[in-house]
Amino acid sequence: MKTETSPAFRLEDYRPFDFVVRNVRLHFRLDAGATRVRSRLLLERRAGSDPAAPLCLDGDGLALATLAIDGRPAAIGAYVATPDSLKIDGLPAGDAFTIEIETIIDPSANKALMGLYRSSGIYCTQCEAEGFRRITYYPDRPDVLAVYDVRIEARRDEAPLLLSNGNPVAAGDLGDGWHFAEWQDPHPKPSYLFALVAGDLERVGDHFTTVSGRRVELGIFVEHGKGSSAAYAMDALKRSMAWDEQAFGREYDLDVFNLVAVSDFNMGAMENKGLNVFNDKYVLADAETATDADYANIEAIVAHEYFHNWTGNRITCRDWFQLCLKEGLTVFRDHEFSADMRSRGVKRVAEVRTLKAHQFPEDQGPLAHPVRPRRYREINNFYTATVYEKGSELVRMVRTLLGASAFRAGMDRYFARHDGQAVTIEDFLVCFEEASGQDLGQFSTWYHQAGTPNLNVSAHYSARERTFRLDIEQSTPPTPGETRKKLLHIPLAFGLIGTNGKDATWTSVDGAKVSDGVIHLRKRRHSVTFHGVGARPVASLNRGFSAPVTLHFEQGDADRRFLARHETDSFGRWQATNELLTRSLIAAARAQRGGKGRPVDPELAAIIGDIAVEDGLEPAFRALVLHLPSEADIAREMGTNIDPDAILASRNAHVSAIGAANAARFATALDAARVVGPFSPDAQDAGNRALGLALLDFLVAAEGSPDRAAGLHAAATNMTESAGALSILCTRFPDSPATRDALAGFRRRHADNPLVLDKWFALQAVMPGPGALARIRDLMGDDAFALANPNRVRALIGTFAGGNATGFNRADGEAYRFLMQTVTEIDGFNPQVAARLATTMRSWRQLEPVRREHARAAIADTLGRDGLSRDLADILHRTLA
Ligand code: B3K
Ligand code: ZN
Repeated sequence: MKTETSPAFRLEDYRPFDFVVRNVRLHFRLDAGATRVRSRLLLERRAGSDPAAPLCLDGDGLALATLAIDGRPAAIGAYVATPDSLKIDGLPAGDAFTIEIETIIDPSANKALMGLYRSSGIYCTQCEAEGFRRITYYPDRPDVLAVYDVRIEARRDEAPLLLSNGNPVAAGDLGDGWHFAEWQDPHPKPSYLFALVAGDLERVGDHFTTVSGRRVELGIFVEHGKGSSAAYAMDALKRSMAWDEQAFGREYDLDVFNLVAVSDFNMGAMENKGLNVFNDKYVLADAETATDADYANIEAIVAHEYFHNWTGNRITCRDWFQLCLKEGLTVFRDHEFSADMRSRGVKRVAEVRTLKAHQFPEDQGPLAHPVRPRRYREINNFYTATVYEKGSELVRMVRTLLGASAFRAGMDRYFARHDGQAVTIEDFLVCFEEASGQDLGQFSTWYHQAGTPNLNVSAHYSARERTFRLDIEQSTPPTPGETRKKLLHIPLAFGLIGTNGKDATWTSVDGAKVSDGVIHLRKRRHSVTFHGVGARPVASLNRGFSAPVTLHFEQGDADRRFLARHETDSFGRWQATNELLTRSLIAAARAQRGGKGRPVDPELAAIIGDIAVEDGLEPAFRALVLHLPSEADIAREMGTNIDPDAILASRNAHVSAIGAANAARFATALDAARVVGPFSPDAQDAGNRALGLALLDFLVAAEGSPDRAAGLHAAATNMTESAGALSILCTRFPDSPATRDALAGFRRRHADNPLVLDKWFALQAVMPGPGALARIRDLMGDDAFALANPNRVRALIGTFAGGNATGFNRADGEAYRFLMQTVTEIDGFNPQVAARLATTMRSWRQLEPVRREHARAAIADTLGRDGLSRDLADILHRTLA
C-alpha cells in the first residue's frame, strides 16, 4: 500500500495571519471560457506580526495575469506566483497598502463544482471550504474577515441576473449588450462565504418584516417555469426568520435575502452571506413531484442555511478544526426548529435513527474522528456525520446539563461577545460556564475524543432494603490514533416506572449526582442506589437519547415489553420496541446463517400490532415503530461476521410474520389512515401517509402479492404514495411484471423532471438480490444518467452502495470492484463527490471473511493507482489503515 504523502494540517500549528484585510474589491467580467477576475485588496500588517514577513496568498490551479502593488505593476523578482500560491516580499512595514491581482479562469471547464463554475447556463460559486482560491489568490482561511465590494459584468442575454453577497448598490448598462451590477456586503466575512450567481432565472419574491420593523426583500431564484414549486421553501424561510427571533433573539441584518436553486451542486446547500445557494432538490416541491420527506428536508435545510447567518457567518470559525462550532450548533438549531414546527417526540426518534445510521458507523469504523478533529489532510472529508450530527448532540447535552434558561443565557453571551469574530470551541463553551457557574471541563472531552461510548448497566432490586440499584460502567473503545480514552461527563436521563405504570418514587439517592431526571456519570463506575423504593420498578434509561452512547442494559424482555407498552417518554417507548425488534432480528439472522429458521415471537408481533393501531399515539410515531430496523441497522448492531443475505431473510420473515399476525387490524388501520381532501405537506397528513405505507408494506409481505401496492401506486395523487408504493414493489417484488410496468409508467410520466428521475434511479438501486449490479450497469447506460451530475450519481450509485446491502455485498465482491472503478472515474473531475461515495466502504471490516477480503482487495487496488485526488486518497487510506 502506498503511504499518504499529502501534508497533514495540525490544530496545534494554528498561527494568526500576518496581515489584516481591510477591504476586498472584486471585479468579474464573466465569460464561459475565460472569466477575468480582478481583486483589489487593502491590507496592513497585523499589530505584533513580523514586519518583514512576506504576504503569502493561497491559490489552486491559478495563473497570474497581472499584479500591482500600490497601483504600480509589481517588479519581477518581488513576487513568486505558482498555481497554488502567490508570495510577495518587500511590502511596507507600517502603512496600509493595496495589492491588485488579475486572474483568468475557465468556469465551463470546472467540473469539480468548486470555485466559479458554469452549468446549465448558470454561473455559480461554491467556496467552502477552500474554493475561493480557485477564483483568485487570497488568504483563503476562515479567520481573515473582510468587507467585500463586488462588481459583476456580463452579457445581458446570457446573464440578465447578477447576484452577490450583501445589498445591491448599483446596476446599469455598459453598451454592446453588456451590463453590470454592484453589491456591497457591510458584514466582515471570510472568503468561504463569498458567492456569485449569474444567469437567467425566475424570481419568486416576498418580504419579511423583522422584529424591529425592518423590511427585508426575499428572493428565491429557480429555473424558469418552476416558480410555483418554490412556495414551500419561501414559507419555510419566513418561518425560520420568525423562529430565530423568538427562540434565539436573532434578527436578520441585510436589506435582501436571496436564495438560488441550482441543479449541479456537490452538497445540499451553502450559507453564503445573504445569498444562499441550494441544490434544487432542497428547494423545489409540489404534491405530484415531492414526497413528504422532501418537504421536511426542504424545511430543515432552508432553516439550517438561514440559521447559519448567526451561527457561522456573524460568528465564524477560527480555523477548520472548529467546523463543529458552526455545523453542530446549526444542526442543533434546525432540529429544534423542526421539532417546534412538527412533533417534538417524532422528530427526536427520527434524529436518533439518523445519528445511529450515519454517525455510529463512522465513529465505530476506520474513519472515526473527534467532533473537533486535531488533524486533517483534506478538510472537505470532515463535513461528516460526526461533525454535524454528533456535534449537534453535544450542544443538546450542554442544554441538558445547564437547563433551558442557563443554556439560552449562554447563547446570548456567545452572540454578544463574539459577534464579528472567528472563534473556537473553547470560546463557545466558556460562555456556558460563565452563564451557569458550571465547570464543563470534563464535558469538553466529548469534543476531543472519538468513538461511541458504551454504557454497561445492570439493575438490582432489594425488597428487604427497599433499594433499587443501577451499576453503571462507562468505556469508550479505541479509535484510530487514540488508544487510551478519557472518562466523559455523561448526562443519562432516566425514569423508574412502577408496575402500575406510574412513576416510582424514592426518598434519597446516592452514588452519583441525580437531578431533574438525569444521572450525572463522571467516573468509570457508579453504583446509583435509590432508597425507599416500595416495589421493583422498571428502569427506562437514556430517555430522549440524552447522550449519544451505546447502552448495554441487562434488562429482561419482560421489562422491555412493559416499556414498549407503558413508557410515557415517547423516545423511551420507541427505544424499547426497537430493542425488542433488533434482538429478535439478530437472533433470526444468526439462525438463518446456521441454515435454520426461527419463528417470530407472537408476543412481539402483538406488541407491534397493538402500537400500530393505538389511537392515542400520533400516526407518525406509529409509523416509526413499524419501520423495522434497516438491514444496515441490524448489521451495525451485530458488529462482526456480517452476512447481508441472512439479515435480509430475517428482516423479510419478520415483516411477513408481523403482517400475517395482524392482517385484519392492519387492513382496518390502513383505511383509517387514508388522507382525504386536497394535498397538504403538514405533519399530520404526512404522518398518516407514513403510517399507511408502513401498514401496506406488512400487508403486502404477508399476502405475498404485489396487488395492493400496485393499486395504490396507480391510484396515488401525490408523490409520497406513488413513490412509497413503488418502493414496496421494488423491494418486495423486484422481478414482478407489476413492478416493471409501474417503473416504466413512472419514467414516462416524469421524464422531464430531473428530481423525480433521481427517484426513479434510486428506487431501482435498492432492488435486492443477485441481479442488482447488472441492473445498475444497465441504468448507467440510460440516456438520463450522467456521471457529472452529483444528484444522479448519489441517486443511483450512492443509493446502491449505501442502501442495497445484498446487492452491493454480493459474495463474489464484484460490486466492490465496480464501486471503486466508478469512484476512480468520478475522481478524475470531481474529487469531493468521489471521496464521499467511497466512504460507503467504511464498514468493510465487519463483513464475513470472504466478502471482507474482496472489499479489502478492491480498496487496496484502487489506492495503488496513480493520480488519485487528495480527497479520495485520504478516504481510502484511512479506510484501509
Ligand atoms: N456549509 C455547507 C457545507 C459546505 C461543504 C463543503 N465541502 C453547508 C452547510 O452545512 O450548511
Ligand atoms: Zn451547515
